[in-house]
Order: sequence, then structure tokens, then C-alpha cells
Amino acid sequence: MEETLQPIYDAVVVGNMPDTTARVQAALDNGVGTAAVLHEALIPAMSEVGRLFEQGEYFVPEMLIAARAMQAGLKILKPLLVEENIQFVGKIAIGTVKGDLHDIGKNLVAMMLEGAGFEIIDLGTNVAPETFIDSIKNDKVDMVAMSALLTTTMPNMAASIAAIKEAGLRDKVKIIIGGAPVTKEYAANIGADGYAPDASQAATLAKHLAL
Ligand code: B1M
Repeated sequence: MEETLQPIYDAVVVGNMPDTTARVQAALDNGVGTAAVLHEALIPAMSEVGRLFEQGEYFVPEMLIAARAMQAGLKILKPLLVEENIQFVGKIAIGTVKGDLHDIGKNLVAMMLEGAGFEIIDLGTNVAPETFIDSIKNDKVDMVAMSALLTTTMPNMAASIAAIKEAGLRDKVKIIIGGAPVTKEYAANIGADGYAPDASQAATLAKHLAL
């Protein structure tokens, strides 16, 4: 790895936000390209964080601080990426479904998806089926990611998918779902394209579906 990129990678993996910001700026000042910082340091670092989480070496707090460090780096890169028209892996609308106000897991999933190179449209919490539909139409997203933490709001995932189908938009997007009470079987039953049990696996799943 390029010598100015390794410290960025290391800073994200340990969740050091000020260091990540400083190192990203230093790399850019040294003439390292925006795409290299993104694809050779920030994204691989978040993949490593995901691996550590899956192996039980990292827990949610470590993943959150790493994701925040990555986001700080991404904040510096974003205007440059737009200027240089560097392609994101895809665009994902994410939201916690109608009736549900839990957003910590959803935010973590959004950060990991962003870390995996996706552009994220965060629709927030209590997202009505029509809001997902509007985002598919207006934001031209490739994927919809739904979160639910309550057994009572899980049926709103099914309702949202049914509404997307009814609007004739089902073949325009992949749909992934997750959240503590959600299962793989439930995802299959309601016609989602995939389910992930945690934020890290959500990023792996989205990358797989985007290919
Ligand atoms: Co609520 N709450 N809560 N709550 N709350 C739970 C979920 C509950 C299990 C607590 C309990 O009773 N033991 C219970 C649900 C029971 C059930 O339905 N079976 C519950 C309840 C009942 C309620 C209220 C109804 C309480 C009341 O008012 N009587 C109420 C409902 C409000 C509403 O939404 N309409 C309520 C309110 C709240 C607070 C507002 C106080 C707060 C939310 C704050 C916020 O989110 N900003 C809250 C909290 C914090 C919790 C607990 C304690 C923690 C949830 C959390 O953030 N976990 C929770 C108990 C628990 O889970 N132990 C509980 C950490 C987070 C990182 O994990 O969200 O699971 P999680 O996300 C994971 C995975 O699930 C997955 O990845 C994430 C990271 O790895 N994942 C996805 C999530 N979304 C995904 C999407 C994907 C893929 C993976 O693909 C798209």
C-alpha cells in the first residue's frame, strides 16, 4: 500500500477520527488521488472492521467509532468525488419502516454501506411505503434497505414491498432487510432480495447484489 495510505487505513481501523481527517488531508496534499484514498484506504479499512466484527474481535462500539472515522474521511473526499465524477458502487435508500423510531442499527448499517462505497439516501425513521416509492422514482436508487426493530412494525416491511410492487417498481431495485426480530425466512416470505443479521453483513450482501 502507498505509504501515505497505510496511516489512513490504520486510523480508520482503530477508530481515530482526528487522525483519519488529518491523514486524508495530508495524502491529498501530497498528490494522492481521491479514488486511491477511497478504494485503497477507507473502503478496505471498513472491510477489515467488518471482518473483525464478524470474528467477534470488535463489537458495536468499535464498529461505530470506526464508521465515524471513515465518515470524517469521506466528508473531505465527497466534494472532490462529485467534481471528479468518480462512480459510487451504487445508490441505496435506507430507512426504518413506518411506526418504528429505532435508528441506531439503521445508522450503523448506513455507515457500513457508505464505507463499502455506496451513495446513501437516508430516509430516516418511521418511513412510509410511499416515501420508499418516491425515493425509487426521484433519487433513482438501485437498492432499498429497510430496518425494523419491533415485531409490530415488521409487517410494514411486507407492506412497503407490496406497495413498491404495486407501483410497478419492484424490478427497478434490489431490496434488503434487517433488524433484531427479522429473519432470513421472513425476508424470503415477503419477497425481499436478501437479509443480513448485522451491519457488516449488510454491506457484504449489498456489494454482492450490486454486482
Ligand atoms: Co426500543 N425496543 N422501544 N427503544 N429498544 C427494543 C427493540 C426492545 C427489544 C426492548 C425490549 O423490550 N427488550 C422492544 C421490542 C420488542 C419487540 O418488538 N419484540 C422495544 C420496545 C417495545 C420499544 C417501545 C415500544 C417501548 C415503549 O414505548 N413501550 C418503543 C417503540 C418506539 C417506536 O419505535 N415506535 C421503543 C423506544 C425506544 C427508544 C426510543 C427509547 C430507543 C431507540 C433510540 C433510537 O434508536 N434512536 C430504544 C432502544 C435503544 C431499544 C433497545 C434497548 C436497543 C436498540 C438498539 O439500538 N440496539 C432495544 C433492545 C435491544 O435491542 N436489546 C429496544 C443496538 C443496535 C446497534 O442494534 O438496532 O438491532 P440493532 O441493529 C443491528 C441489527 O439488528 C442489524 O444491524 C445492526 C447493527 O449490527 N440491522 C440490520 C438493523 N437494521 C438492519 C437493516 C439491514 C440489515 C441489518 O438491512 C437493511
